[in-house]
Amino acid sequence: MRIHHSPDHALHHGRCELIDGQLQPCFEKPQRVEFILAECHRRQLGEVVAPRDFGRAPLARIHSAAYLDFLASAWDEWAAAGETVDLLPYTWPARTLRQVLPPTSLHGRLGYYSFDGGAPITAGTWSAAYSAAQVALSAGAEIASGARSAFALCRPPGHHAAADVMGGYCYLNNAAIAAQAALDGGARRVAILDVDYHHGNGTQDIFYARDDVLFLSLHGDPGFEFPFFLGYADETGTGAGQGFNLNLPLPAGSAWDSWSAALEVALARLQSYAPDLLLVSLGVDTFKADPISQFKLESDDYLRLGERLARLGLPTLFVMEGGYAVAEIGINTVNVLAAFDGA
Ligand code: Q9C
Ligand code: ZN
Repeated sequence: MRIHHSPDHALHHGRCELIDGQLQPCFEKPQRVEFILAECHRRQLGEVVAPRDFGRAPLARIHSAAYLDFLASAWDEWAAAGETVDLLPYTWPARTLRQVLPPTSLHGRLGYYSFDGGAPITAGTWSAAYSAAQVALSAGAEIASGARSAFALCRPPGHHAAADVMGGYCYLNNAAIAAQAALDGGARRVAILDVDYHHGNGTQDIFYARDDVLFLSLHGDPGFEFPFFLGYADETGTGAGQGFNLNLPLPAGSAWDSWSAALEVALARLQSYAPDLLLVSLGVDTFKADPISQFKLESDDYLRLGERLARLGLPTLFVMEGGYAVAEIGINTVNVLAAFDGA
């Protein structure tokens, strides 16, 4: 399958994230994509193609104009004030505070448009996030023109980003943007299967009241894992979207046996939905050696995942999400894609 990729991802290189009581070097780093690309070449997965530029309109189908303006201009405001270190939020409008929103100050807006201290804004963040969204749109366009599958090698990732909230290393929800573009292009139903280790809270929230996008997610139980405040099994959708959201939270230590059993539950629902397009939010932070995660998948398990997804016989768009065991991120990712191609 073809690999949609933009070198602009590297313009986003955050210095630190707030994690476990400390500012630590960002786990979400440019090297991730370099390792995936290298493995794509080594295994001859397919041609690497640059994204087309679909402009800002398809992003605005998912994200608010004010949020996009904020992301596009925050760094320049910060730099104009003479600052050079990354912008990181540190105050949020939590329950007991006044909701005078959105505030005018930069740090006020930073807190308003985010939910954690894990998504730094750097000089190149907007350009990189914009390019990742274009990569997802380009890969989606390839499928719309008849390809069986395509790989959007997006970075930064997207599934934690909601309509006007960034966090969890995510700014623009690449998968949601591509799903909406597919619907706007004539698809009637899109299923998003999120296999990243973390719950895709942004994607869930964006489509929670809708029945034209089915969201299915396997993830570390938010009872113990980030993002803590969404991703529970009783979140099933609302209004017209009732029944079109399926969360399958799993305990720490989950390995292929229990993980794949949950996958079968998700796939049964997916098949009854009969989507025109399957979009896979592909995170490989379920890997046993992932530095921030608690699942125990082995590299060979990703081959089985790819084979299983191929058996659905649906046009399939793979959108890269997380995965932080950099040495194995290429092998694990390409295992899914190559096995899908080979099945
Ligand atoms: N103690 C994605 O995989 N913080 N984002 C983890 C662990 C945030 C992950 C803290 C993890 C975000 C796209
Ligand atoms: Zn993740």
